[in-house]
Amino acid sequence: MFQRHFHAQDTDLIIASHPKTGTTWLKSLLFVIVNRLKHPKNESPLLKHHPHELVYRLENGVYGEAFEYPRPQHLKELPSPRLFNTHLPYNSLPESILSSECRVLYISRNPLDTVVSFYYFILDGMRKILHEEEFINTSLEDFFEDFYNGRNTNGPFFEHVIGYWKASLEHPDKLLFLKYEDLKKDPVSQVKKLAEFVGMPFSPQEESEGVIQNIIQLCSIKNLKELEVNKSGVFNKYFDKKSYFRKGEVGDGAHQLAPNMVERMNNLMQEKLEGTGLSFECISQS
Ligand code: PAP
Repeated sequence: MFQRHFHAQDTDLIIASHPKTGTTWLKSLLFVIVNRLKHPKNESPLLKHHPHELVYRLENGVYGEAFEYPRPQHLKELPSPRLFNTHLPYNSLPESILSSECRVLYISRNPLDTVVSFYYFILDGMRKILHEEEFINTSLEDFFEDFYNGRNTNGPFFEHVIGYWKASLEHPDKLLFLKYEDLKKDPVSQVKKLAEFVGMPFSPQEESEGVIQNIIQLCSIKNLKELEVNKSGVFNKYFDKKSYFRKGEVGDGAHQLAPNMVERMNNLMQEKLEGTGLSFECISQS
């Protein structure tokens, strides 16, 4: 339905990502950056709504069955710029996203942290969707093997990342490629880059007033995790709000996985990314 019926508008901003690579964080940042002139700092809708209630997931949300608003027929009435996200691989995007002038922001993350984050989300978050008796308690080892072999929702991890990476090189004005690790390391320059990409750069006055630092603080996992709205309840009928905020660290994957798993994944990463110009730091346990 999403592929066939979605009509992108030139002003749309679409976050694309493989699951568990920083979507929720980027949703928070993008929403606050784009709407910063509409709301005083202490009245940001992010204080009252989960980030996934502010930037709508297209394929499972808007075009899914459980989502209440917006339904596909409401898309035209949303204020511009409309903010959405998708986990579809680049080559599966609806044609109108590619042919319109809308912009795509892709967030990537190293595979070790991604697979571990995904595993815990499935374990904690999905248990509530499925009835307890249907829930198959997959081990981290089994989940890792599937992920490593490309058996994964939304397709194999590396192909997902590389698809968007190559598109960002070919169309840098259309597609911004971000890394979770860069956002952690240097949030100020990444947030500035994001604002420039969406055509809303920070003015010198905003910079001197600390607007960027306030946005970073507002969207930090520490802050979002403590908000009442994110501590309990579900959105889209099933999705446990708090399961979107776990540790939010770089390097957790390497500590949770056995050394041989870390080594295999790092080797696979080198093989897959060779010649692409893209790299993630190889994080080992030592
Ligand atoms: P999604 O694809 O289902 O939307 P996504 O938000 O991409 O999930 O990934 C969740 C991860 O981002 C979690 O990582 P972890 O399991 O390694 O902890 C979550 O903790 C992390 N995360 C969520 N919000 C933030 C944030 N504001 N800053 C940093 N990391 C965050």
